[in-house]
Amino acid sequence: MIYDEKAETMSRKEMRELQLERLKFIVSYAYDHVPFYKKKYDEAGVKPSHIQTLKDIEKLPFVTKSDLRDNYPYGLLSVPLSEISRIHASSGTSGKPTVVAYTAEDMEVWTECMARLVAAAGGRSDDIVQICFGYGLFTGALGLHQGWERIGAAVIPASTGNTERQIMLMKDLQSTALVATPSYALHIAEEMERLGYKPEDFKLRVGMFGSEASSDAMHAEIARKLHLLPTDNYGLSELIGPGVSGECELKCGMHVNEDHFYPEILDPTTFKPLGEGEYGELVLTALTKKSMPMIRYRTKDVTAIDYSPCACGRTTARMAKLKGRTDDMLIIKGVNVFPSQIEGVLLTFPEIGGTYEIVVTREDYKDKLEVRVELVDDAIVGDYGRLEKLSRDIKHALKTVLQIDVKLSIVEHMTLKRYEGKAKRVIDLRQY
Ligand code: DLL
Repeated sequence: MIYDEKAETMSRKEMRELQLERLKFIVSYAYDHVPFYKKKYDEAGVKPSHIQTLKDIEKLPFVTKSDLRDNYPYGLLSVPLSEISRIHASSGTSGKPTVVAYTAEDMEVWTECMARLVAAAGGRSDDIVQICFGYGLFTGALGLHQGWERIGAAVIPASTGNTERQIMLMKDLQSTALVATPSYALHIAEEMERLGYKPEDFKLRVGMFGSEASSDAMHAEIARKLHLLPTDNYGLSELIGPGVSGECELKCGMHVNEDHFYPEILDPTTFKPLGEGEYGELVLTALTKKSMPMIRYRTKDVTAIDYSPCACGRTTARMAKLKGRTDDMLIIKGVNVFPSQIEGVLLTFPEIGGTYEIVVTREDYKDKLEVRVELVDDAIVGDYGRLEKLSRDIKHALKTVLQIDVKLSIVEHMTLKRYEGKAKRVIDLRQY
């Protein structure tokens, strides 16, 4: 079902006209209402009147996460605090969080964007959705919650944690949809197996996953274990939270809510625009967000965009699954490695599960990459011949994709750490 026919199926020409009109508005609005933008644009010698075409966006300087930190907590607001209806924050790894705020109008846009993605993922008003994202300052839980509620589904705000209880609720309350990070979904599936359940014991049919990178292979694994159709969903707090883009049931890229978010793909070193289908850094502009305008925000996420219409009927641009973040990209012996490439290789081996760790060390000035993987069960634990062959085959497959030698450690099932939120896959022990 297409939730908003007008917004999701307009012609490219109509979309570009709408985007230009909104871009002109938001740039002048930000310039007039947020001293940060006025100063930034004055210093760059650019005025709102210089925006006459969509390409003119390239004249505007970028906004980065450090701009949000430097203006903590309310320095980027365009409205008085009395007009704010919601405040969220993203958990920084250190120091102060990044605070984001929404007016009532922004909340409405957010909810509508989410409702579109819920419908695209196959969500319906008769669904019972268990939301296993952490409720709190994180935008994931409430964002999805609002979208599912808007389409009329019954929402279970289960939050994260106590996986056995989650499974009991899922069974007893007959949840038909699951919202979680892909790593937590996989963990739920493993716990179900451990407790002796079969996928048929549950009524799950739709899965909306996101907030961290996951390969197609990981989705296939989750689909197989939970008997649901998994979709990938992307967003970030600075722009709105979840709701920027998400896959439809055909799973061929994440449809961007382009009437609200204008995407650019740039070369991360030269900042020159890249062509359709080329991978680069995603830079996003919130075309309608009033409380805290976000114009040309450098996401550091690496993806590519396809503008061709989708067979589902939507004409909105589709973002490829994220390769990772520019700051997650490991440079090992001069070779660029994204954790998602490693995940893609590992999951082609049925003996190996979706939980893994990547450890990078430096010895004698040389980078070393270790990949720790887990067996899916105990079937081959004592069979050294098979373990050795498996190890050789995985190393060979990793070398073919990454072009570097990898140390591989195969550990027993349920040895590596599990996560309820975003998983931490990379442990970088190099001293810089
Ligand atoms: O993770 C918003 C969200 C919640 C999206 C729930 C989807 C579902 P932040 O905590 O601000 O917001 O983290 C944003 O997470 O810049 C990406 O690096 C990463 N990320 C989000 N979605 C995906 C995805 C939420 N589908 C940061 N694939 C982003 C890969 C993702 N990475």
